[in-house]
Amino acid sequence: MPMELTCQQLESILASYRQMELELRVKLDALRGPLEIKYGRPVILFIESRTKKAKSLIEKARRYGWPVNEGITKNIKDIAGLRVIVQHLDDIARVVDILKKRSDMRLVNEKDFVRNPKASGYRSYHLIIEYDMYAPEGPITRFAEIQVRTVGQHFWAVLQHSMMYKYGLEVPTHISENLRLIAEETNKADEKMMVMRQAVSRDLEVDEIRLYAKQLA
Ligand code: 0O2
Repeated sequence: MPMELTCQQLESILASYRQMELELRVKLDALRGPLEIKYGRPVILFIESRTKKAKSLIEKARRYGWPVNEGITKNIKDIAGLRVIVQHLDDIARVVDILKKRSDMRLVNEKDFVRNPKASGYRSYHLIIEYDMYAPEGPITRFAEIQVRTVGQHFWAVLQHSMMYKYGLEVPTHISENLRLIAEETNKADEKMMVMRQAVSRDLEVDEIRLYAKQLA
């Protein structure tokens, strides 16, 4: 069995993920301008990114019963994670399509938690990609997770995550059930906002937009 990584080896692995995080962040951020020109409105609102800290990497490996050796980079594919926050539900597919077509990243796996939300109510589109880059030692390939979600889904995920953190694993049922219901309400609001945008962008008369709004209420 391969040897457990020393702290120094782990830090050097994490440094390569930080390099990838920065490169991907620039590439995703660079899409904002062209998309805004193409659709006449901001499609991508902002990008978030993080590379897991050594402590949380080790905790995740232990949770799954994986040894902290060189295999860790094959088992844990979200060591570097990026989030693309978009305006509307239909923008998710726009961004996902663009990412899947790129030749500088290869799709390894995708999870559609928008159509198939998690039991918690969580919605987002997850892509695991493989990315080639040049480390000081030479060319290397790494995995990264890219989450694409609406600003509404992001609002829910951020607040839910901070409440879950407070409760740890012992979340009272009434809290988790309420959070799931709020996720449903958030999704309805996302759908209404998308329909309103479609109505507005078709240059409807103000009366017609009012009618739309009334139908959705
Ligand atoms: P962080 O700090 O946000 O990155 P696993 O990676 O093993 O935990 P799995 O099934 O392999 O789970 O990966 P999955 O489900 O594709 O994605 C896990 C990530 O999705 C989490 O990463 C969160 O970012 C997000 N996520 C999944 N479910 C929920 C949820 O119920 N609420 C919120 N707020 N986020 C969720 P991390 O590493 O757990 O956290």
